[in-house]
Amino acid sequence: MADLIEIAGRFALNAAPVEVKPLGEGFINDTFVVTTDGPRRYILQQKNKSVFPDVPAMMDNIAAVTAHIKKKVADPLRETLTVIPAADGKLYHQDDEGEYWAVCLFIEDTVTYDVVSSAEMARQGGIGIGRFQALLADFDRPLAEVIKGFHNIRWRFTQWDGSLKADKAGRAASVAEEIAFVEERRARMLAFWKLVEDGVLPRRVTHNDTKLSNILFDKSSGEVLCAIDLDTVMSSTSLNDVGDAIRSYANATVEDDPDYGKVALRLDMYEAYMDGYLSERSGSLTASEKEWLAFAPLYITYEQVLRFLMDYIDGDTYYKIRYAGHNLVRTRSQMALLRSMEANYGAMQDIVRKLLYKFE
Ligand code: GN1
Ligand code: MG
Repeated sequence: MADLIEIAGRFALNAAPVEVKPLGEGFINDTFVVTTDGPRRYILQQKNKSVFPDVPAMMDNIAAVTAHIKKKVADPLRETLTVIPAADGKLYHQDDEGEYWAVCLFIEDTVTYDVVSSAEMARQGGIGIGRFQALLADFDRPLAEVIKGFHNIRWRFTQWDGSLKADKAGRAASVAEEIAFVEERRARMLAFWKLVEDGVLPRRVTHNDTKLSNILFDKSSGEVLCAIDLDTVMSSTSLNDVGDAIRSYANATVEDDPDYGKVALRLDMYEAYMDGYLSERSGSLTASEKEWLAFAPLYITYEQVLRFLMDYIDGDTYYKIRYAGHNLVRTRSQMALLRSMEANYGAMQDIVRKLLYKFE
């Protein structure tokens, strides 16, 4: 294990690091909290270089986007991440083993959640992503594509077809039912992505990983503070940010609950989230975006089924797993969620229509 205090000391902290402790359970990066002998704490992350092939470009994206947001908000140190450069001025430190590290300020008096506990929390989450997109609506620098074809289902099918063919872990035959579930929906999902390819749905600056646990809430007021985990900020359809959020905000349970009977789309939480989001964004969305808004959660949940299942078939090489078969449990749990969304799609469309009318 790398000497974490030594690594933290490579960054331009305003006091000496004294303790480094693990934080949370990201699926991708390793995250730590750094305590110093001054008042400030910091977040230290080892960025996963097999997931992010160009960490310096990713850090450039994050620095540019947060600098843009800081110019517009009342409290720039709390309302977005603050990237702390290394002492040599770079936005990251590369250690002797070639691993990439990055630091940002720890935002105090905040809290994150995995499952929503009230409609107001869901509404606040919607406001958070709506505001994030609004703050970046006039951001006009090109952003690096940090992960190729991240929410592009056509590219995901290219990977998927390759994984099935290679069947590296010899697991494909054992998940025939799950594979069939993916295949049955292939054409419908490609048709949605084609709208992005054809420019019917515009590309905007998007967060691309908007699950509930990536949003900071203010501890005392309970109000949304900002979106964190900006690793995947890129240009895509803004609908995907809503879709990915609904996957967690409106799920009655966690995304990898092995008790599939507990998984369900909660329409009350869906409505609350959409109310918050549209209160910020309804005036800026195009007619096509409005038309397809209710479909986005189905698209992103489907993509997540495909990605979890593909990782299971590949032999668990992308997502960190806590136990054997974790990726298959994730797959089945998200399949249950997608089925529930499909059953509720008409109701979701009605809610969007009602809210668009409300904010007209
Ligand atoms: C990953 O980094 P984290 O844990 O917030 C993943 C998302 C998935 C999510 C599933 C870069 O998010 O796309 O939706 O897990 N991020 C990347 O929980 O692949
Ligand atoms: Mg992430």
